[in-house]
Amino acid sequence: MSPPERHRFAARVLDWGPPTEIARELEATESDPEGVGIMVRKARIYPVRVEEVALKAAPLLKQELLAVGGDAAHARGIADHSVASSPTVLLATWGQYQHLLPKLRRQPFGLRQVADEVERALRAYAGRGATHFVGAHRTLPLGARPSVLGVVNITPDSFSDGGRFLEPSAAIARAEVLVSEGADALDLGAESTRPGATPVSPDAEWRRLEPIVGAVVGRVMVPVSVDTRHAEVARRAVDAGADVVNDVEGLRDEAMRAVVARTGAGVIVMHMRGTPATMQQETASPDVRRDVYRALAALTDRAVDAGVDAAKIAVDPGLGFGKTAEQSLELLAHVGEFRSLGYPVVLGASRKSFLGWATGADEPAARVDAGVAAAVYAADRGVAVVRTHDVAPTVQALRLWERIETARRRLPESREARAATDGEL
Ligand code: HH2
Repeated sequence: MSPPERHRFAARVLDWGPPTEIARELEATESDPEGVGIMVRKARIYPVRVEEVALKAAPLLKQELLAVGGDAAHARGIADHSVASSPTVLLATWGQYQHLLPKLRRQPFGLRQVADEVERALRAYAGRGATHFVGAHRTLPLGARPSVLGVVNITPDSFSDGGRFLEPSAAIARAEVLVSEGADALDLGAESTRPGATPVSPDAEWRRLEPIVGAVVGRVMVPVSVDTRHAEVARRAVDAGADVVNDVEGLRDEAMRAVVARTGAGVIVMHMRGTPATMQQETASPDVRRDVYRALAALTDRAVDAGVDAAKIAVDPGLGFGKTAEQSLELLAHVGEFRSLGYPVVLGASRKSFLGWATGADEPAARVDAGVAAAVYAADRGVAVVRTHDVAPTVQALRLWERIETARRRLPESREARAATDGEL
């Protein structure tokens, strides 16, 4: 059937994702393979934000970007010298960055460091990312879909399931159920960190965990993390066989940094403002993404300086921890940005109150579907691990996502196009 006149050329915006898919779409025009290799690098703009570019540096940066065919946005006050510095958003394709970065490295006023940081962020964001999250004893392979970290709360007062698994036999049985439902790792927690929760002493926390860590490690094959803010609890848990320390205080404590470095545990560095007792009074922030990003950069740098192996670090923006519901939603919306830090990203949205705020589901147990939707969204943004109370529905949803993503990541035919998508830039 001949096409109708209005649609003679069937103009269609291509909804493409990863560079592999871009390359295959270009190949499908039967374009010259070498041309496909060149065009892949032109097919997407990577916007990169840098903070506090000095007054003298900002115009130079914009000029260099314009010279390679990109652009840069900065404060109007740069032109009339009414500001001392400005955040700047760089706009360029990967091909344009390849021309830009060597030029920037020859410029003064901090632009060499801008170039280094931009390149590092781009490679971390657009690269394939870590293939494994290595723990003290066991390793979590990071595959085509996010790994699912199943939550076992051995607490009387957790916000969604407090008291259900306080008995060791119930907690151990819960761990086994979650693994049978497809959990790729388990997170054992013995202190609630919900807003305003009563703090638990390290001794009391360990009394809850002790009968469970060894038993769970002995019964399941998957890596086990322990959700604790206390260095002594972390040390004992890793000695008892736990693989990862999940620290909601992001290794702020020097003793915790030392334990993680010494035991060789994997670590989830999570962002929280204040403590669980105070965090909801500390939510003011004009730019939550910038603040959380900078804080995680500082926390991870400090951990590496203290001897923690960078290959064993994952980061987590900490939804709900010292954030308003709007801020948690904003962090979820832009969670992919955190990949620029160069560590696998962990995200815990499961049953949290911002999901209730967004959907009207008042009870935590009524937020399962919203949590699954958040996990799928996070998968699409390149999150490596999702932490959830609801393993079975999350695994099912992510299996579908994985099938879709695998199709998008099928390699292009030609050697030239494959080379262009290598490193995923
Ligand atoms: N959320 C909670 C606890 N620990 N750890 C990480 N890395 N990320 C999170 O988002 C996160 C976390 C809160 O959930 P839950 O453990 O179910 O609640 P409670 O702290 O009340 O036990």
